[in-house]
Amino acid sequence: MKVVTGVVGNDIHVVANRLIDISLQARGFEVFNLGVNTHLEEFIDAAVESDADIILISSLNGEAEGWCRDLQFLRAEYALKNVVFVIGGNLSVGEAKDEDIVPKYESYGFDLVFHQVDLNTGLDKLEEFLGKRS
Ligand code: B12
Repeated sequence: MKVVTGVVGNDIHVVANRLIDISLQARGFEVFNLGVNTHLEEFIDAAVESDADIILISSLNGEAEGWCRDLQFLRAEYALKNVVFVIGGNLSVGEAKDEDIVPKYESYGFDLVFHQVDLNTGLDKLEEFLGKRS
């Protein structure tokens, strides 16, 4: 399966991005890593071009809250209904509770939301989700 990944917005925290790339490859995914400082539209373009199955976005400085609001419109416009949208990292600027953050990102159009969740736990849940879909 093909995954487009990267860090959204003007976020330069790169360490998690490298780990995500390595971990996804170790689990057998084909990875298209857009790196840090990536705009939402670039994820969409890359997914269309590579015919990706999954878009996995990171946010570490919390900017995603602002950058991902238009996801549902882009998702509809580009007919990406079958692409699984995943986001994780620090999903707010400052402190926020899971029960506030998760529904907010789901309303943006994400299928799976991992606020301050360990990477391997999140990837296990992604594989579980993919297993149930097929
Ligand atoms: C190193 C660091 C920096 C370095 C980055 C160097 C680089 N090129 O990467 C520098 C000094 C440049 C930096 C800058 C800034 N930083 Co900084 N930084 C950190 C720090 C200390 C470590 C980040 C790191 O690499 N961790 C190691 C990796 C492996 O862990 P991780 O990033 O947490 O990722 C894990 C999980 O989040 C998860 N994960 C991540 N993505 C995803 C996705 C999915 C799907 C899943 C399941 C899991 C997942 O998996 C990873 C592995 O377990 C953290 C504090 C901390 N202790 O975490 C702050 C931190 C991330 N930074 C922060 C901030 C605010 C900034 C600045 C805005 C500071 C400033 N005022 O200038 C700038 C931002 C600049 C920008 N444009 O983005 C805040 C963000 C707070 C928030 N979200 O509310 C933090 C949390 C510090 C804090 N407690 O305030 N930073």
